[in-house]
Formats: sequence, structure tokens, C-alpha cells
Amino acid sequence: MAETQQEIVSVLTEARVFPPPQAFSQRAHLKSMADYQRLWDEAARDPEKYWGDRAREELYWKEPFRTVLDWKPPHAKWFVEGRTNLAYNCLDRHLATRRDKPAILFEGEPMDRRKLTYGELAVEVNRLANGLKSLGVEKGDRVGIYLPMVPEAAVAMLACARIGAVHSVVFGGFSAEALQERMNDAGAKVVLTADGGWRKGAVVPLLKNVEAALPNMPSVEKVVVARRTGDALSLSGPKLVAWDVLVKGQSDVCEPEWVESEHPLFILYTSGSTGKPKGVLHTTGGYAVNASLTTRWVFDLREDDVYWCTADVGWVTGHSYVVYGPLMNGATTLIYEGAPTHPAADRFWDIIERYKATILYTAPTAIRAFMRLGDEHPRKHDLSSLRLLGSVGEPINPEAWMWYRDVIGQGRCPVVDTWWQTETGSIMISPLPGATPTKPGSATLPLPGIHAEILDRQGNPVPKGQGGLLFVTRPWPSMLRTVYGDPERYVRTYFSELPGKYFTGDGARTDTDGYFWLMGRVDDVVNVAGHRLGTAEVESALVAHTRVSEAAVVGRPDDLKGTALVAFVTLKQGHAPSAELKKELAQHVAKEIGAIARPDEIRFAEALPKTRSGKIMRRLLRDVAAGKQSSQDTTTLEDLNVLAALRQNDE
Ligand code: 7RM
Repeated sequence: MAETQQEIVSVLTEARVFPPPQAFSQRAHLKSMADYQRLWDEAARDPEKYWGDRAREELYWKEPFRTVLDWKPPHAKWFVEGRTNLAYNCLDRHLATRRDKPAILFEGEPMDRRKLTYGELAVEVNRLANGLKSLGVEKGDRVGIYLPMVPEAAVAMLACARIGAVHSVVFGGFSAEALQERMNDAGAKVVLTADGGWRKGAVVPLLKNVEAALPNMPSVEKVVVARRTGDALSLSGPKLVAWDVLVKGQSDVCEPEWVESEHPLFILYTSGSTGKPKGVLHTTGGYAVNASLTTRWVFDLREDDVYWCTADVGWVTGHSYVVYGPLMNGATTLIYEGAPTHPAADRFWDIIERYKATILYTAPTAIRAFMRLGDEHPRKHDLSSLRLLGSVGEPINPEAWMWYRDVIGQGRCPVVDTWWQTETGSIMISPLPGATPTKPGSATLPLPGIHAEILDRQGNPVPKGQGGLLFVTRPWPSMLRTVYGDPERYVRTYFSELPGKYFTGDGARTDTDGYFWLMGRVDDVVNVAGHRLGTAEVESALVAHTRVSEAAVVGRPDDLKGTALVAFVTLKQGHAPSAELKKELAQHVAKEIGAIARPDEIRFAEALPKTRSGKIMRRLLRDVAAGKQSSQDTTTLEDLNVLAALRQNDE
């Protein structure tokens, strides 16, 4: 790890407090801090009773569980011997009362629309589930999903869950190479994709990417292709099947596979501090309980809500808060395919007005971008349907929080800043909107049953107001179970700082009210425009280029993206820096990983600053990238001239 907690210096002071609006609290599931405190105490006193009760309330269990928690640190099993099915909980369970209620409202970027009721969604899911079975997909098999934000993405996930197959969604913005790496790691048998998706008026060539990767994905037997952007599909080769052909004639009925609670539900790749992304594995029962409960509590979900989470299903937020959480609650979830500002700066506000959305859950980077575009765009629209606003993905700066509250929420809507991770599966630290007074920039308090603590490296509590490392000190149902195919890495990454305590990789502090203020990552993971990236991934993409000898990538604070990527590159002998080469390298990274990883700035260096033991001094580079005089002790620098040269390179 890169830093010690002494280096986590908090600079934020924020004194504003906003109590929940009274009218909101009166109708809320949780109405007061007394409600919160009661639940928190209950959970702390007897966690197994608390989680057992929640699990029985949230889910239909075909077979009841006998043991709530089997905890052999750092390995947890939840709701042992229980059997359930997540597609059943998202669909069948609602059919008696919500058959004709919209489950999914979809709007494509080109303005096409679809509505799927719970009854219709169940049919689509069952047909695809049967179709997958006909391709030989069995319980436990891995299925890749590489789709745009269209209803088929949710159908695909649910069809996998229905038959006990393990889905691994790859963000549609990732490249063929990134897809290939993930599919090979997971050993996917089938990939579900589309001919393309719409983004900023252009087609994202998903099928082309799959076809490019296919010769190098030996485990993939079939590719199922949905039609989205073209009139007819042209399918090359015997491995490709059209989605509509596959599901045509399949039965509407598919008996759910009643899986054990600990049966794997999905693998989702996420960046860590090495070049290889980690396959975070989530299982069924525990994940479902927390996803369902937090969706209802944090968004204070009500029957008539039109709920819009803008995340892509390629990220965990799309899993828990576009698909599983809302559908388990029988809610109406809105899915929008395209870019936030296409064809114009007011697309989001236009959508909210037309669908009368009541809840909006989005990322600070989007909020900052809208803020910069100007108030006139939201002001053109009737946003009075909104009653709650959420934020996720990175720390939200108080200015953006205030703008969100005042301009989008018109001062009427509580703002919930929700802290969580791919690994936690569901929201961990967040206001409960009818109960918790909020402070701009703070995720406030851990949810009942969540034991978040700020500790130093020795495990000592850090005094209030002082920065430290954020740990979760007790297991919770939706925690990741392992890193797929690399159980050692699970232990090393998350449980080796302090044995038995989950290390989040984030720095944080608490204030005198015990509120949590997240301060960003303390490892080499950066958050670029709300997307989590490992700097090492970008580095390994750069050094894969024939002319690059060595690369170090660091984050630099950026008003819009939160963090921008700066790459320091040394070239191999005989190659000279040039503007063209910069362009070529940026393009190369986009091809290797995806456009989101394209460095914002590339600086050529004669050498990189290193310690005597040969470690690149990233903190120093971060200071250089940010244009700061370094506070870092440079006595271990291999060559002080290197630093001087890097600074000169500033122009
Ligand atoms: C849900 C998600 C996780 C990392 C996490 C943090 C950062 C997320 C917040 C936040 C401050 C927040 N999963 N993060 N939410 N930081 N306040 N409300 O984003 O796995 O992709 O990223 O994102 O650093 O460790 S993720």
C-alpha cells in the first residue's frame, strides 16, 4: 500500500446541517433517529437475530436457513442451508399483486421506448432461461454479459439467476481486450451481447468487439446476439446465435433452480492495486437480503415510485440498484441507454419530467458536469415529481451537494450520499432520508448492522476529526466471498491489514457527531469520472506498447472528473518523445482497456523517481502531476536529478 494514515490529512470543514423535511419523515419507512438507533442497537446486541429476521422478511425461502452466520474469519457463510432463487424473488413473488405494474421503463438514446410489466418481464426471463439451458448452460456455469443499457441486460442477469448460472457483466464501454481477459478468467461458457448500443449518437460496436476476442476465448461456446442498432443481424460463424431465434418457441415457464444461499450469483471484475482486475464473487442469499433492504430503506421506496438509478449494469451499482434491489421490492426501475447530454444538455431533466421520476440516484461526476453546464437546463423542466436524490461513486464535494439539493431537488428533496463498494455488495454508510440529518459532503452514519471503524495500521481507533483507514469490523450478509480463482488474493487484499477486519482501501474521518467523511482511496486505485480504475492496469497497458520502457500513472485532482489520469512514460532506447506518440499511446490505452482509462495527460521522462529499493515514488509523482511542491522526504530518491527533470517537463 502506498501511504500511511499520517498522510491522510483532512482539509474539509463543513458546518451546515439539514434535518429531514418533516413531511418526508412522516411518511418514511424510518421516521426518526430514534428508529435508526433502535435498529442499530438491536443489530449490535444480537447480530444473528437481527440478520435472521431481516432475511426472513426480505426474501422468499424455498427451504428455511438453519444457521444465520458461519464466520471463520475471513470466510463467511450466511443463511446456511437456506434455498432460494433471486429471479423468483424479483418476479414470480410479485405476479399476484403486480403483474401489470411496470417493472422496467426503458428509453433508448434515439428516443425509442419500451415498457415491461412484471408479467412481461417474467416471460422474457423464463424464455431466455430456457434458451440458455438449450445451449447447455447449467447451474454454476459462468455466463458473460456484454450489453448496452437495454432491458435485455436485466433479462440476461435474471435468466442466469433463474437457472443458477453465474453472470459476469462486462461494462459495454470496455474494449475487446478487457472483455477477453475477464471472460477467460471466469471461464465463461456463453456470452450475451448485442449488435451495438447507442452512445452520443454513435454505435458502440459490441458485437465487433466480441468477434475480435472470440478466437482468444476458448471457453466460450456460444455468443447470443440481441438486435439493437441494426435492422438485420449478420452473424459470422457457428458460435453466434441470434437472441430472438434462441428464445422463439421457448416455453414461458422455467422452474427456478432453488439454489443454496451460498451459491454464487455473480462475478464482477473490479480494479485493485495490481494490473489484473479482481473477480469479486457474490453469492445469493446474503447479497439479496442487503440489496433488497437497503433499496427500500435508503431510497425510502414506495409503491408508486418511478425510481431512476443512472448507473450502467456494468458496475455494481447497476447490479444492486438498477436491477436486483428495485425488482425485489416490486418497484418500477427506469433504464436509460445513452449519454447524459445527448442530444442536448437537458436530457436527464427531460427524462425526469416525462417519466415523472420520483427518485434520482447518480454520481458526483455527473452532478458536477451538469452544474458546469448551467442552471438553465434543469430550470426548463418540471422536476416537481422528484422527492429524493442519491449520490454514489466518489466523495461529493459540498458545492456539488448543495447544487444538487437546491437546483435539482429545489430544496425539497433529501440528499443521500451513499458509501459502498463492489466488494460490499450494497450500501454501507448512508443517511436514512426520513431520519438522518445530512451534512453536505458526508455519507453520515453506517446502516444498522454495519460496523464501520476508522483505525490506524496497528488497529487502534483514530481520534475523531483525524484521518485514518476505514475498516468494517464485523461480517455483513452482502460482503464478497472471495476473489474468483484467487482465494489467496481475497485474504491478502482485504484481511491482511488487520486480521478478521475488512479493509476498504479508503481513508476517512469521523466528526464530533460520529459522521463519516470519506477522503478517497489510500491505495493505487483512482476514481475517474465515477469509474473505478487501477493505475497499475493503465501502466501495464502502456508498457505493452512497443516503444514504452516504463510507465507510472497517478491521479491528479480534477474539477470535473474528480480525478484525472497523468501518465509518466519513459521510452525505450532509440525512441524520441513526440506529440504524435502521445496521441498514439493514449489511443493504445483506450484500445487495451477502454476510453475511460485514456490518460488525460502524458509526460515523457528520462527516468522515473525511485527509492533505493526500486519502488516508483508515486506520492512524489502525484505532487508533480498536481503542480505541488512535494512535502515528501526525497532522501531515498535514487537520483534527485530525475525529480528536477520531471518538474522542468511541466510545460
Ligand atoms: C458503489 C461503487 C468503490 C469506491 C470506494 C470509494 C468510492 C463510492 C462513495 C465513495 C466517497 C461515496 N463501487 N466511493 N461511493 N467515496 N463517498 N459515497 O462506487 O467498487 O466501483 O468503487 O468508490 O473510494 O472504495 S466501486
